[in-house]
Amino acid sequence: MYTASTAFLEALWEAGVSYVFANLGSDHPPIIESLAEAKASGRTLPKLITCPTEMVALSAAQGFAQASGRAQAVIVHVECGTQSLAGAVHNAANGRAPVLIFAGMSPFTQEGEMRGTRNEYIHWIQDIFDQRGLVRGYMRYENEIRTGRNVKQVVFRAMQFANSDPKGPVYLTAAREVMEEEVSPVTLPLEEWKPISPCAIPPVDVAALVEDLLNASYPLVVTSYLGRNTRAVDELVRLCRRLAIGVLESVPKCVNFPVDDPLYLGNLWSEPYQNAALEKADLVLTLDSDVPWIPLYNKPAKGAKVYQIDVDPLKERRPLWYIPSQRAFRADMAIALQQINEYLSRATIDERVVEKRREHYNQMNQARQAELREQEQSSGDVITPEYLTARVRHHTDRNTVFLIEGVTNNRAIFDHLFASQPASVLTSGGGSLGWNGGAAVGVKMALPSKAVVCLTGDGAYMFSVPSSVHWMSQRYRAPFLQVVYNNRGWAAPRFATLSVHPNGYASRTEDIGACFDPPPDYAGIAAAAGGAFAQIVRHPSQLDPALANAMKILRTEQRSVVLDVWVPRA
Ligand SMILES: Cc1ncc(C[n+]2csc(CCOP(=O)(O)OP(=O)(O)O)c2C)c(N)n1
Ligand SMILES: [Mg+2]
Repeated sequence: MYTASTAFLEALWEAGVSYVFANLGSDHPPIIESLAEAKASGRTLPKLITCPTEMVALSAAQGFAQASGRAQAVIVHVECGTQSLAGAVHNAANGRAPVLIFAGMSPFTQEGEMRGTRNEYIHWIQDIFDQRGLVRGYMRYENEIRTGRNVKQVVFRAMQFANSDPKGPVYLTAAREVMEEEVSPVTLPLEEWKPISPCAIPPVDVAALVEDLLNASYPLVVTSYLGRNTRAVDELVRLCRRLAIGVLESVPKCVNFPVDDPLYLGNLWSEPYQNAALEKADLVLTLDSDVPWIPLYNKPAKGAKVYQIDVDPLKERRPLWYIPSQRAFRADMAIALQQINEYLSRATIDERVVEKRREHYNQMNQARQAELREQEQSSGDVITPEYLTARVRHHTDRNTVFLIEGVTNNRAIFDHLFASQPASVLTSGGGSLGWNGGAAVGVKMALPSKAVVCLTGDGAYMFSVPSSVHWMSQRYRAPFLQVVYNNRGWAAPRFATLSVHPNGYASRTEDIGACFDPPPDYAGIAAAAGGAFAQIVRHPSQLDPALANAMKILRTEQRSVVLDVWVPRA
């Protein structure tokens, strides 16, 4: 028997999908039947990974794609399963992570007209007018599979969107009758369905840009996610070192530039003050950044030239978005920087200008380094986020991938982790908390030889549905370490309130409704759900032994570890 479902799963396999992260329902009998038939007949199809929660399924698929560059699939149950994907939809979209999501639809016949017709009460309840509308605003592409005869074409087209810049999630639906349809197998030449080729800067504009770079006094790069394209990092290093251009990160999403380079100037979040390097710059290159600065507090000096190069320069899905810029280019950063470097290799460079810049940026870099060293010293009986991160750094090696969801501690984490290796840091790419747990499972599945370490807020840990995550971690042998920065609650809403009402009533209120004190036994949840090794760490003297033991367990046992580390209260 060869049905539309078999063709669908075969198309996924042919398009490079190894895993289907699934949360099943009454819309999936044809798919379950196809998978069982494939097992019996020796047909190769993607492996089904059981996900107790949809949000975790999509986060795992996102993590897998982030770690490997390969889009995987997620299968969920009609409109309710789609809604349960929750904020993971926002994260995959904002993180520009390729993933194919499939949801069934209620059967469209009710009297036995076709196989798959309605036969359960729920089929009347789950029929809604615009199921795809639930996620339309986030998808690169969405469509309904209407017949088994062209399932492969629709899947390949969806994957083409998911994998073409700007990448992102795609959503397909199909009713049960359609997925039950018996069809003839179709073979499509996959090489005719490749992602579209990446963009470059028009050659004439490269010349003008390089001229401006040579003539500027203090050119500066601001970037957030250039390093997702790991080849772009080497090109950026080449350019910046040749011309002594400083590099500032704004809400970094990954490793964009080696943080131990003397031209590295740190990272911006929402601090309410002007950054000195940005203020002094007379030419700013914003390269792959969604929010290069917060203009209320912090922006380039008046008259500074701004060039924007981005995989998605228009930010096409944002109603309000603009940064005034001289020129803006849609381009792949590795290609764009390669073009600039190539042009530069034939240009005449005034070395005195370059030396002056280098001195300027080296001084800023050294001042920052001294400050960071000071911050990460142990301070008596408390474990500060800075100290904790420095100890994590000490206990991990180059074979580690860090997943960071530290919220108000993100700055401390990025500053003190000192990660310089491209692709060694991943983030959700969005702002819907709870990505790190599911993503860790996906990352470990994609990169089994790596140590996977999550640095998470206590709130973000709970948002990630640790009961589902740790069951999956054990079931699919995808162990990782989660370090919980436990400040007994949500610091972010307090910070947000104080930034708008610095002297209001709330500023004098102890508990604004964002406090978990006493907190749940975070590590114990993971132990109960998936046999994780669980430990609470409250005193600095416990920290080094706990981290050493955690890394040993990761190396020697197929077992996750959760360290619930108490940092000062939010
Ligand atoms: C799904 C989701 N719900 C709510 C929020 C709003 N929110 C932003 S930060 C935050 C608190 C996070 O707490 P935690 O992880 O402990 O970090 P902390 O603020 O303590 O540093 C909340 C609730 C969000 N970003 N995402
Ligand atoms: Mg917290």
